[in-house]
Amino acid sequence: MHFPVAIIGAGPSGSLLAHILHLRGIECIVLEAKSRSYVEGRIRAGVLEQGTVDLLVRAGVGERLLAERMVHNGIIAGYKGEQHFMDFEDLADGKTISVYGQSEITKDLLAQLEADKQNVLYEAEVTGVEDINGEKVRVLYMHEGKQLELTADYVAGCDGYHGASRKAMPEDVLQVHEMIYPFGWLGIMADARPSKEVALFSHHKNGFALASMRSPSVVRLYLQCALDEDLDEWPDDRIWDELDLRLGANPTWKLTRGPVTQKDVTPLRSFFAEPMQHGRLFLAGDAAHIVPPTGAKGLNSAVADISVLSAALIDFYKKGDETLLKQYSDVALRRNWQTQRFSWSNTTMFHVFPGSTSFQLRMQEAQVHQMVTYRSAGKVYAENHVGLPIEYGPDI
Ligand code: RFL
Ligand code: PHB
Repeated sequence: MHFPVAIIGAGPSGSLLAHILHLRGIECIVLEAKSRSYVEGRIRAGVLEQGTVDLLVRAGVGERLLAERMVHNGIIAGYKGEQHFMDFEDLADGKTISVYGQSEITKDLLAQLEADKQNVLYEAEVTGVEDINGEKVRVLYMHEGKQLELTADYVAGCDGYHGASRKAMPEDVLQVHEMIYPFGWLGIMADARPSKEVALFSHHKNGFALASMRSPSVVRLYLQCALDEDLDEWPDDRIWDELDLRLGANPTWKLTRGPVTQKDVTPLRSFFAEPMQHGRLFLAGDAAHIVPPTGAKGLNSAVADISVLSAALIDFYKKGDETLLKQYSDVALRRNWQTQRFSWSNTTMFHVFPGSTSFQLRMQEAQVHQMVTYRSAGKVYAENHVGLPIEYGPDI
């Protein structure tokens, strides 16, 4: 079996790429290690940049998103027990962010791939990608207990951090940059009304806290915690009390509580593998870069990569022009390093590092103060939060 493009992974990046290629009549196959229901059920991101929404709408998979999303015109930054609204519409030229679960985007995309009868093989785990510098790339995979193989002109590695594609990059080509933070996030999902109209990010001496949401009746809340935090030590009431404390509850405002439906601990890391292309293999999304969730950038960066990669593949297959394919890595790296910078700076501004001194805490407070007080600082933050421009996108 030979395909123009083989896509590894049916997460948001892989399924969006497959759909955009289909819109321009370019055949591809998607190999996904897990079942469809597993991929659709993965609860992760919830905040979409304007550019992400725009691309999904342009690709014709934004109908439910536009109907069900919650548009946020800013965020609230909390510090020293105070809460300050940052107006993104004003600071970032009318741009906003949207709340719509990653699981919903995945459902919309996978349903579209099915309706279009696209080649998607679930429970097909890629075990190797070979000959990336040859005429045809060989993709080895396991399906229904059998070791199988297909070939492709190009392979898009959209298989996340733990996938097989990055491992196929030659060791002497790939450079890896990493920072592991000495803390994690204890996250809960609860059936409760959001207590603020937009997300509240709070600095507190006990650690960072974030109040976000998924819908008018579902909230997503996070507490900075230890990497080895024992969830058994965190009964629901203790979590709510600590959230109230860190988020700045006062006699007139506190969180609306409700049944907790999920509890998890996520480690925080920054990771970057460059270049994002070698030979006929292109990496996109979490396969190439991981950001700490403080900037809500992971899914959005994956979509931005696909914007640039799909444009390049379309140019090649429709015009025979390889220029954009050759510059994919450089273009994607430029934006992704800025996104890494924002996610890192947001993380270091809001989280308390083990052994932090009172001086360091005061410096963090001064940083948040500067961001909410000085228009120039607020603008830089807001422009990054709503999403930096994507250099180009597919002609669809
Ligand atoms: P994914 O979603 O990991 O999908 C990769 C797919 O590849 C499959 N796979 C393989 N398939 C075949 N063969 C193999 N060998 C394979 N190995 C893996 C996997 O089964 C999977 O289906 O990567 P993708 O598409 O690049 O998408 C990236 C996003 O999922 C990720 O960046 C975000 O979820 C990060 N993230 C957030 N991003 C945002 O933009 N906004 C947010 O608000 C946000 N919040 C978050 C987040 C991530 C979180 N966690 C759990 C890490 C909040 C959290 C808590
Ligand atoms: C979320 O709603 O899950 C969320 C919101 C903002 C972030 C990270 C996660 O920065």
